[in-house]
Amino acid sequence: MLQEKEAHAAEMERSFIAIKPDGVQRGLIAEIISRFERKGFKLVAIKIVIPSKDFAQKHYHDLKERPFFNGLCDFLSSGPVVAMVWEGEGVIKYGRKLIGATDPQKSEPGTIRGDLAVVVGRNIIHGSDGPETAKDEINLWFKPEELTSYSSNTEKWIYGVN
Ligand code: IDP
Ligand code: MG
Repeated sequence: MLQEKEAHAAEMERSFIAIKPDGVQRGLIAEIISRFERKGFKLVAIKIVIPSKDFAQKHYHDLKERPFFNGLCDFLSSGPVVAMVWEGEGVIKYGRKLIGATDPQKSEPGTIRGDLAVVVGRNIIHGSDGPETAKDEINLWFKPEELTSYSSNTEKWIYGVN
């Protein structure tokens, strides 16, 4: 049993997920949170912020050579963003599946972008694309003391580990 518990703990990861200004303005906060929550992932940090343009440029630094970079950073800093950290086994990769492809025209129905967005420039949600970016993005958006750590009674039903 202890081994199972240790294996479960080792698999735990965290992803940075953000509802962009379009998702907030369109009233999709609860809908988006609900999809992650119902899946069985655990919300360990959340806040609402209006990022500065400089901060948006830091968040999207990997894309600074792309033609849409400036417009993207203007957009991210144009209004409130819901910044979150979700925890769970496989949350980084599976979170991206819940979100769907970058271009909502290519996102499958059933995904957040597939169901709720139409164009790539207004695709309502961000999710970390790998373990390294997840770490960097969590550190960029949150102070260590803003991250909680707790166990939930549902975990034994979600993971089958007591
Ligand atoms: P991701 O959000 O699915 O990880 P990235 O390639 O990291 O996609 O791009 C970051 C964001 O930049 C996208 O979510 C989208 O809002 C925007 N973006 C990506 N490609 C384009 C494009 O071709 N035109 C306009 N905006 C784009
Ligand atoms: Mg990305």
